[in-house]
Amino acid sequence: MMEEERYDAEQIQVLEGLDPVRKRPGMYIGSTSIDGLHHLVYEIVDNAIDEALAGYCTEITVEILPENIIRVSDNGRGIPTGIHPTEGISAATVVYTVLHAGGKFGGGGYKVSGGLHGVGASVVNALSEWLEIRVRDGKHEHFQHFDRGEYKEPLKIVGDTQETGTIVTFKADAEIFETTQYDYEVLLKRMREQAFLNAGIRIIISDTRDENEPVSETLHYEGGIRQFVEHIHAVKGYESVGDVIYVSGRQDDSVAEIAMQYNDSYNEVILSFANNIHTKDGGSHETGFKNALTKVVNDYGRQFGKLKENEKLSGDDVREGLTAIVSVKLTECEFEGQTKGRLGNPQVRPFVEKLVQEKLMSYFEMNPETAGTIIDKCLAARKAREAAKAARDTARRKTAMENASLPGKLADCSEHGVENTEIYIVEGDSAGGSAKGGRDRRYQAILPLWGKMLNVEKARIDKVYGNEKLMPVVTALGTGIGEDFNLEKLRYDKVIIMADADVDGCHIRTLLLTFFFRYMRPLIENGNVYIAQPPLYRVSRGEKKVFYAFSDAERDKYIAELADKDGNSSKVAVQRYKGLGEMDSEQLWETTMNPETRTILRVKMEDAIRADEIITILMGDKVMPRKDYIEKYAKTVENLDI
Ligand code: 28F
Repeated sequence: MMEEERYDAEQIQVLEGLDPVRKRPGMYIGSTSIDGLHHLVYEIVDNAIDEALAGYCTEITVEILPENIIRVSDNGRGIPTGIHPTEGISAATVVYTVLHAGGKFGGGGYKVSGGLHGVGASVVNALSEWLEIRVRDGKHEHFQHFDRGEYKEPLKIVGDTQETGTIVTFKADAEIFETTQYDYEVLLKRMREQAFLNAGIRIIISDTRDENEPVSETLHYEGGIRQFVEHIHAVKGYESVGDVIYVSGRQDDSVAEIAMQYNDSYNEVILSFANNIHTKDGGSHETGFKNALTKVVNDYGRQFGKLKENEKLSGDDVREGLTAIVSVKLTECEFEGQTKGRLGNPQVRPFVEKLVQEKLMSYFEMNPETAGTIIDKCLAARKAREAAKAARDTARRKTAMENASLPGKLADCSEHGVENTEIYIVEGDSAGGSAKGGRDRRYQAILPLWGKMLNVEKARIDKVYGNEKLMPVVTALGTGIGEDFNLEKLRYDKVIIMADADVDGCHIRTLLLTFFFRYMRPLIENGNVYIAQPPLYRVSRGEKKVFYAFSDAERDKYIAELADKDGNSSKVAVQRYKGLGEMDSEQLWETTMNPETRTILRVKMEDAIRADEIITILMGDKVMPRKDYIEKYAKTVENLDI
């Protein structure tokens, strides 16, 4: 009796402990969207990674099981099962039932990795319909079951074992999350990133939800972030220039490591991480790296007569065509900014700066060939930048003189400066013709695209000014590009890309998105860019009964609807639209352009980032040798097909 009462008291305390999490889940995991759902997995995996970083775990398994149940296992020491001195319950139970349990152990030092909020296991438990832990300590297997964070029975021994480790199985609570359907590709990407950032750890991820098509991948990189750089180049189809350069160092309790390599593109890719968390807005570690890189390249160039006294390479010059990973691990990270995407910790900048300065300089001195290649590349970048500036100045002057005469092919709308004006950017003259015929000319403008598209991937901004396909877009939108971009000058409320629903259409869409992403980014951030959704089929019976279908399933639904009662569908006509050009003006208006009946998709930053990522895959030419990679990643191309 006494014993029961004691447990009851604790139950109440535990309940109070997790209540706020279920009340305001967003506070703890960011959101209850699919991102929040994935966050649950990251939290548990982070704990296993901590155990690996502590030196006790070599392998982590992440399984997506049928019904979207997640199981994460590690071969570490197992969460301690002893009775916690002040809580009076097992340490493992405390970890899973007390908010911010880490603090209870008085050791801020233990946790190195961590999710967005670093809140841990108890939050996952609170937001799971049910969760089970199995701890193996080399002697026994301990087990405990929770329902929405609550338990009826304490951690119990359920068997003997020689093994050690922790296994956590959970099912996200459908009452909390908008969706409980995990995206394998997203989890895979994150696990791969973690495997790169923590060299040597083996992460095995599997998805057995579809019993006919189980998938699994083993992620294990002894080369760590060096292989991360190589992976990025392989995925993007870049040719490497020079070797991967790797530097690392430690100061007090902080460690930093950097891997970098140049490539034949003009793109700068710097991914920085603090305690395995991606810092998308950079911060002190990234600044330290950039400062040091600029200084070393300039110093080396001057020292070896590659740069004249008055010549100086800018940060942009030395980072053109560079891929770099900057990873620091600190006892405590301060994340700043609105989305907490920037590392604060001021002392990290001089630490990384000094480290990179010293080690990169000695690398250059010991590898003069690579150093020479890099300097030459940076000099070429500088020259191109000067050419770009000249082109921009000319364009500016021209704009001022001609008062930006609009492109000849543009069929502009009559109303201006009003909300709800739209410009349709249409590939192909015939589709452009239909669109012009079908539009509401008061507020809809049509710009047909023609001519040769610029390979945005391999071109610098000066080439945009001379490109016959992109310049009309730039002039029609009125905003300018790059440094000159001004959102206030945008001439339309909506910029709608209208392309065929086939591979070529996907290609042009991706190219335009990449172009907007790189040279008119605020346009996407501000939500002005849309994708038109033309139908794939016209299903009709006679003249009167006409349906437009946007998917095969919808087509079949309409066929069934229009068929005779006995199911005979021979009188139903199905026309497949191979392109926009096959629709007449009226059909195009009705299905794709009429705001009352159409569907248009607003492009989100993620879509544009993804377009940017896959652009080289679509560009073809030199990617052929990387067929394996492409086949694997080409899937994302379909995903973009929104
Ligand atoms: C499937 C998820 O969560 N693995 C974990 C350990 C090991 C220890 C530990 C975890 C709270 C704050 C100490 C064991 N022996 N996988 C996991 N493995 N937590 S979580 O301790 C947590 C305590 O500090 C562990 C000795 N020390 C630590």
